[in-house]
Amino acid sequence: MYQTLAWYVSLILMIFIVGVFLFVVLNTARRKDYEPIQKKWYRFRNIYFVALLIIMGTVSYFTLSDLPFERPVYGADENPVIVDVKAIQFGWNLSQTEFKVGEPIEFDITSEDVNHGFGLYDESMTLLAQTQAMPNYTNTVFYTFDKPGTYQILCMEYCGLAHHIMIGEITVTE
Ligand SMILES: [Cu+2]
Repeated sequence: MYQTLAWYVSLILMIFIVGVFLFVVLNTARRKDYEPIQKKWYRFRNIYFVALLIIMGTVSYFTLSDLPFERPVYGADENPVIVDVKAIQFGWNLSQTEFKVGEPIEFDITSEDVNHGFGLYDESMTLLAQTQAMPNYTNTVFYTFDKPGTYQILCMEYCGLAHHIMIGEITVTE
């Protein structure tokens, strides 16, 4: 479905580009005074710049003020389960792999060798959370499972010949 949509969008854009090209070719013979055109479009450029500044400034203010997005706010006596995750060619070492539904978890992720990608997937292969697993550095991901089941950790960064078998498993129960 996306393939068909992409094809139609590309086709429309191609026709648009051809249209612009033909317009330019057909109008090159006509001579016009340069100064009024320049004035008009310089004014347009100024308005465009100010409008962009206001729009982007507003959007940035409201979206960036919540950073970092994944850091949840826990209640006073609610502490996350801390899980140490070590990526290594070609597997995952987790200090704990069995969790309960609703239990807040903090994954502290690092790598023993090269860069890997920590990708947490549910049973329908939907990506739930992800970050880089880097040597000599710890990245933190917070996640709370809301359904029991078997979850997978897949490597999301090509890290060598057996990258595709780099799969970890997590079990979540009620
Ligand atoms: Cu890897």
